[in-house]
Amino acid sequence: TTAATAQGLPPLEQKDQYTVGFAQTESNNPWRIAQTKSFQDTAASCNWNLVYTDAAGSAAKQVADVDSMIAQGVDAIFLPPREEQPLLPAVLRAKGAGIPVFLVDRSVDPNVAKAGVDYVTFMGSDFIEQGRRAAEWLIANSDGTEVIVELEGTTGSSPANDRKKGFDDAVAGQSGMTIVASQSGDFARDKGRQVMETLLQSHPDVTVVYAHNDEMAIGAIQALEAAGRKPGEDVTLVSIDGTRDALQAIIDGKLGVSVESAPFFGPVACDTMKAYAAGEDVPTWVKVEDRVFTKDNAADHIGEAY
Ligand code: GZL
Repeated sequence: TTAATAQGLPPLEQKDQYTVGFAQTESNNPWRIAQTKSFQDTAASCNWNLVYTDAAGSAAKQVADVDSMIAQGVDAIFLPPREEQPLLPAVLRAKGAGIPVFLVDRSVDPNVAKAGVDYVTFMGSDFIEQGRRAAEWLIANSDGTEVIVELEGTTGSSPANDRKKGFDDAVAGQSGMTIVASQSGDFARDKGRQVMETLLQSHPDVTVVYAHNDEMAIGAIQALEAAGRKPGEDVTLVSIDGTRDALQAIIDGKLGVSVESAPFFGPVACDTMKAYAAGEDVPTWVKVEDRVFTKDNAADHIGEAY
């Protein structure tokens, strides 16, 4: 289906320079920093007057940031909702103020707000598919018996919800594989390390760590090595994002796989906004395609990684 002003979406008039808001969730890891840089680089090439805010990990502050952009009367807002629920009212307030919202990389509760009706579109990866692909690699590289610990992303965020669903559903079909613990490390390296230290105490028999992002996987590697374990030998790690440090960990034999989750949203944001302003059909999901990085191709891609 396509987004159209006919369905009550705020229009975007054609003009040379747009004032565009980008309300970032936080800058707690390389992925978020790469996403921000992509928007800032695109502001120049897309002729945006970019209004940038950083919610420092607080959904409440991200709501306030969106409200300030509404009050400022920006032409459009690009928003990665930190968590699916708390950002909903702000998205609807922007619509009510006649400001089109484009969701990037994360989404709001699909049961409450609809792409093409409450916001223009969702631009991002298929997180369920990412979780499933991580599980597929594990199943293909396992003897079938695994004790799995899961490090979840930010609680209430769409990537954490969906990466959990994709992986857990795929593993549920494997009788020898058991997820014995699943806890949030908030997509952050040091939190991931701390959570892994704790889970190692209660599950010393762990054989697999599934991390919803590379930063937590790297934190888990630190915790495992501090406990005398050998990541990549006596514990298999599977992860998502495709950061430089993750590709290096794959090359070093410590991380098995990283399913890509590309952070470079600037160009697709520019193109999508221009298409919408021109009255073209904009899909309600602008899907980002992701690759899978393993020891077979990590060295080929580390040069372009962030
Ligand atoms: C995914 C994005 C996630 C990354 C994490 O689109 O929302 O947030 O996977 C980041 O690294 O913190």
